[in-house]
Amino acid sequence: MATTTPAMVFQKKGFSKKLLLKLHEDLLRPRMIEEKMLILLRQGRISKWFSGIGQEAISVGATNALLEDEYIFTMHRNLGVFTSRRLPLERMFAQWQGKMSGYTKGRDRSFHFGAPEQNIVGMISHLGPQLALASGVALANKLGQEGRVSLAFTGEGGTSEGDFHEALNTAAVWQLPVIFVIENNGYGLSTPTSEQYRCENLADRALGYGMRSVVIDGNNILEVYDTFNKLAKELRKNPEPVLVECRTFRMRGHEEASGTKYVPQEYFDEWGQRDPLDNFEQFLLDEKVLTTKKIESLRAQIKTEIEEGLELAFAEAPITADIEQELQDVYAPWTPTPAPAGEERREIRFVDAISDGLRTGMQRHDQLILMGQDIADYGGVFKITDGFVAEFGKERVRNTPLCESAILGIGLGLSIKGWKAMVEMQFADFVSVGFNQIVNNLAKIHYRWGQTADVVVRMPTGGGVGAGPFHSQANEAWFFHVPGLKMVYPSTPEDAKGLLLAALDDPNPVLFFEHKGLYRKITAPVPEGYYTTEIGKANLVQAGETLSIITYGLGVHWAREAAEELGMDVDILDLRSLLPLDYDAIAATVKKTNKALVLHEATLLGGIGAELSAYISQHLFEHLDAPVVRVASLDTPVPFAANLEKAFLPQERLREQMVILRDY
Ligand SMILES: Cc1ncc(C[n+]2csc(CCOP(=O)(O)OP(=O)(O)O)c2C)c(N)n1
Repeated sequence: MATTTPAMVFQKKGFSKKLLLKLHEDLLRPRMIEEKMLILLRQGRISKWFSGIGQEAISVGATNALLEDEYIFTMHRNLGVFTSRRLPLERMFAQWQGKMSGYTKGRDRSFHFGAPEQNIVGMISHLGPQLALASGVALANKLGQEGRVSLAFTGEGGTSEGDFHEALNTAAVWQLPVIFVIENNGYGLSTPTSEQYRCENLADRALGYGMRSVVIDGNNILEVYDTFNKLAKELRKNPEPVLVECRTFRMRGHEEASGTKYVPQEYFDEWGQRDPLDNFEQFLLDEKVLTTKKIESLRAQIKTEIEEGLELAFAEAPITADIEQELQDVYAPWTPTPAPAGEERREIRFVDAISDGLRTGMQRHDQLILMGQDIADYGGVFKITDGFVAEFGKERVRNTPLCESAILGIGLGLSIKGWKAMVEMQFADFVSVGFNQIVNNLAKIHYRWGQTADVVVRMPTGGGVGAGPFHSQANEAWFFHVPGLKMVYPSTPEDAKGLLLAALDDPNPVLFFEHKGLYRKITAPVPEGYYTTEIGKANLVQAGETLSIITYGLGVHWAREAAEELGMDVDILDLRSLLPLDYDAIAATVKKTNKALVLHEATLLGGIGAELSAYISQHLFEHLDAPVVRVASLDTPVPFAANLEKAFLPQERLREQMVILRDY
């Protein structure tokens, strides 16, 4: 339970009359909108409502203290941010009704939207991931020397998430100008603060991150405004993060349907006395800044605004689904200009080709930032960024704390500000701790409200190196099922460089799988300078008649070896891209050989092979002379001992299945 403070005292402190009146109007507008929403909810005219009644002073005070071009990252009780920045009411109402003129074309609900024109970025349901995005915008502000802060809200419940820790820690280590605001409103759904955290003040956690913090009365609009105004001014000059804990109370249920039975009545009585709007209004009346008549006319004006906005929103027809449009908006539009390779080539290893691609990408994109563990002076565990600091500097080649989720979120934050990011997973296995940012934030943000996620995630992947269950996984199938991502998986040095450069150009989130087993094993002539390998285009690496092996990554090399060993004349199709898939190339090879074998290193069940097999069976059935065969790793974790790993990997089974399919 948040502790209460004595009766509210306003310090007039030379606030201009204009500002006092603006703060009052900005407090009144969200209150009146909410009161209307509660009526509409009872009438069954809207479906859900998360109330911020009683907490408005935090949103309103903080927003007014910021400059209009400073980004604010909102949660579900921050209507006051949106109204203070004067979003058109009819668009917000249309958003809540799932109408076309809302902020997400009916694709997301409530406050889950961004308003790019007003520099507001709304939450995703998972709460915590939002915080790192603010750190990302703050990083862009710092690198661009913009003298601007960003601000992110969280509830006290959200502070228990790992994302809170990661975002604050990284912001502190990198001294980013971001204000993290905790709205401590006593309950997270039905969970009181005593069951949420053990410390006295959440703000005290800042000490552990090496940050400044402050606890304030979140119901006192002047205290809120004054605090944020002062902090924002300081941070614009001297970048650093701060944590502000605002004490307040949630005066209604978590959302309207969930009730408040679990909250003792005395809390409502006590905090009801401390209402931010009533108290401030009384203060302004006492100070003769405002009159009851002025309040009445302001109320009438806002009432008309609300009614007019609602009328427009209700009059708008319900959305009709245009499936083509729905599919099209999953990705940011992107038509790359073809960039063929030049004549000049150099014989290099797979690992050097990646390094070369990354270096060329850095030279090409001034605003490309590399982030990853140990990638700076140390050069990365695989030495791919060796020497990069000397060439591009530490600002652009950034060592990160062990915070995968925050770093991916920071990548998205950079993208919001028009920068590009490459995030290196030290091993692809570790992406599991950044999974949420990839599948829920990066992947969905363009479809939801048109924001690009210009982030490439490099994934040193795969087994055969005796590294056991947590340094060997081929985990592409985890992401294959997620609309909004692109996935590439080169098998040759030339494609590794070309696909990496294409991925860095592309404004969409691209997962770049690079097989560790190929790093130092294969060498090939790689074109010098900038060129791209088109994403979404497979490559027939070997032509034959007996059957088609459709594969990618290390599978391409296994297929070549097996075909040679068996003396079998096969088509080998290297997919190169897994998202999007090159269905034309798949169809062409199947139509030619009439027998398809899908091969991958990842485990069998629910793998990419299952999808390819289903596709071929359904769409190319009449061209098949045999069932589609899948060859993959065993459905076990990747084992450590060499003999176990050999049995796990599909190389031996590949030979057997090729013979069976040939003789079918
Ligand atoms: C990762 C995750 N777990 C659970 C939920 C369900 N949930 C939504 S809001 C909420 C409580 C949040 O409390 P707090 O952060 O204090 O914000 P408040 O609602 O009090 O403003 C919960 C448990 C969720 N949205 N995301």
